[in-house]
Amino acid sequence: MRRVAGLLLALAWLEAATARQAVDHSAHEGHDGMTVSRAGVVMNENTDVLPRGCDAISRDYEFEVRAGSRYASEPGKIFGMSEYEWRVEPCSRVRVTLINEDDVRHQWMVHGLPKYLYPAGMFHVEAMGGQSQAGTFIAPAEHANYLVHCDMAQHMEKGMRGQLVVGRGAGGLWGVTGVTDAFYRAAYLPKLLPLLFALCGLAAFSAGLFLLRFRERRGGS
Ligand SMILES: [Cu+2]
Repeated sequence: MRRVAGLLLALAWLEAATARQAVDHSAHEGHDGMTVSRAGVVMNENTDVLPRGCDAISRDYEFEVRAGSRYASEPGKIFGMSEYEWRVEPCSRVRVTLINEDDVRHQWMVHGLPKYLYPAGMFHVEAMGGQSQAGTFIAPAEHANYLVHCDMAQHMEKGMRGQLVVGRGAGGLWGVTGVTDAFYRAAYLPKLLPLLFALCGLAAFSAGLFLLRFRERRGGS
């Protein structure tokens, strides 16, 4: 009898512990910069710490981004977002609400942010299927382009690739859906390559013409 009572007590304790863990997990603000809720996940949220070079929050932005297969806009794409480019001022505070209209998870993830403030240089909002999730970060002081994508397997390749342009931006990104060329342009190739080809062609033609006239003149004398 005593053994059964002990077993029951142990089971009750185990159940209580599991329930406590489940409650903790339903809205968990972690020291590792991750907030988990039933609707989704926010990583490296930052509402008040200024990046280096910022004296104050310059401006507040609120973006609503819808994600889902109905936004796939180009041939060969499966997923999409309602926008692919977001322009903000340096040192501005940006709140992104990701509204997921699909059944699968989607993310709005920025890369290349300063690592002293955002671990791995990353900020992300993830919304479970049919849910919406909001998160906030503060843009750096530098003028730059940052890759924004969904990190679920193949979602970026299949359309979920955008860019955050801070200030004037710098270093254009390729393959931003509906914004930039869909192929990689090697950085070592000069930007004015077509012009260079045209000039070389013109120079070759002129040299040929000159040689022809030179030969004609020699033949005539
Ligand atoms: Cu996705």
